[in-house]
Amino acid sequence: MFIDEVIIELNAGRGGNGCMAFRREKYVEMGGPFGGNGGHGGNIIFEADEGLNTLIDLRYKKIYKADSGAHGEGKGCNGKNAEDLIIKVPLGTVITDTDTNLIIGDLIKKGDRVIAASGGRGGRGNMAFATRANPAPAFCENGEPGESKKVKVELKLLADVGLVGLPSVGKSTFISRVSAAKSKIAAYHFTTLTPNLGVVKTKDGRSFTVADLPGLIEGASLGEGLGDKFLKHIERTRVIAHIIDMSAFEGRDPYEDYIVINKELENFDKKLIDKPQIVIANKMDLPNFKENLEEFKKKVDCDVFSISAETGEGIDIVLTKLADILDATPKEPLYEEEKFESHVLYKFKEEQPFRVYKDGDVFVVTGDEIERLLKMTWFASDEAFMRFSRKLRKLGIDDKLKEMGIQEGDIVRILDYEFEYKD
Ligand SMILES: Nc1nc2c(ncn2[C@@H]2O[C@H](COP(=O)(O)OP(=O)(O)OP(=O)(O)O)[C@@H](O)[C@H]2O)c(=O)[nH]1
Ligand SMILES: [Mg+2]
Repeated sequence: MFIDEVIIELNAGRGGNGCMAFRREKYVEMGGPFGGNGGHGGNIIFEADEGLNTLIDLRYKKIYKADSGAHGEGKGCNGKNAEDLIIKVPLGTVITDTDTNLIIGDLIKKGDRVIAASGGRGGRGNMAFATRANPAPAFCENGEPGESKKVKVELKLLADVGLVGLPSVGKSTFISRVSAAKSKIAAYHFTTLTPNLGVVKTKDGRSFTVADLPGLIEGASLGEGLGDKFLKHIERTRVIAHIIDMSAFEGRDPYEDYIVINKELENFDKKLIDKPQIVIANKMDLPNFKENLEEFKKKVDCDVFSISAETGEGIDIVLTKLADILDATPKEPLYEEEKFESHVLYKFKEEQPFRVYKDGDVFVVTGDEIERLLKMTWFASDEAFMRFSRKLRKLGIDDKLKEMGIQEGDIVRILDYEFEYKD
């Protein structure tokens, strides 16, 4: 089965907690802090793998979780970093954050990798907090939670040439003749239900890839027939080979067919109609071909290549022409840089640092930074609590609370943690 789009949830690993410990040695009266740091949580990474050609492996598993880092230990031992979770996908896979609609990665070459969800930092052990002013800190940090997000994983086949046309015009017969691809051929409509890739070699030794696509009909962009869901696979192709049944075997008008298909391409995406297109008149071995071709040529102002996919006549000329156009058409990235997450300035992505509002008598504080800080604070220690309070002041949350009229003893809530306010 061919699956080219899935939505999955990623939960990267949490960082390990830091450790609170003190040195205990014989003959040493007061040992110093000796707690190690937690290990890094596992990242979730997508990797392009040549051996795959569908996203079917991602179909049934909806949630991916990477391991947490190990906790730090006494004697200054740092916890181990967790292993990254690697998800293998076919070449041509695009990964998009469903919240922001920004692209995390477009994996094109074998071995391309992208970190889609980062594991959390390990919490620091008390050893890491020792300063001259506080040589024996009695607190440590919890590990940072890993990133969580939903992503759309989409395959957009990598092919140089995309074959388009109405059903039964001979697209699959063509690809089967020019490559080793085994596309099903039959006299009924919609024989081909999923895209197929083939590698073509021209007589003069050039090579390119061709994608055979399911047939399009009028209204495909509105969901008629198999709809236009396969057209995304020609977004990456550099040249469109438009095949027309010039024998009008089924009683259609070839010129009308030509207009219908181009309209569907344009409806799907204007960029498709701007791609170089070659028009291939197929079934020249059948009667009526000649008259129809004459008529057709009068109405269009492009080159038309006559072939018979069945007998092979005219095919070498078409392949040479395709190779020439490909040589003259630069490979362009599918997406502009601005669509990628990494090109968006961080501050635009980050939400407001914090927000304070009242829920009845309770003062509620929200915000990325403060929430992360809370999750990393080890509240069993007074020192850690003090440190957290200092951060509240530093971030300006304290001032905001005062401005809103907080009184000593009022309740402040952050996530599911509540504490009494003290000035
Ligand atoms: N006589 C003749 N018949 C052809 C030629 N090319 C294809 N056919 C026949 O046309 C019919 C449809 O061919 P396919 O290659 O399956 O057509 P398709 O465009 O892939 O069709 P869908 O997958 O349904 O969109 C089959 O019966 C083929 O044998 C040709 O050049 N000459
Ligand atoms: Mg077909």
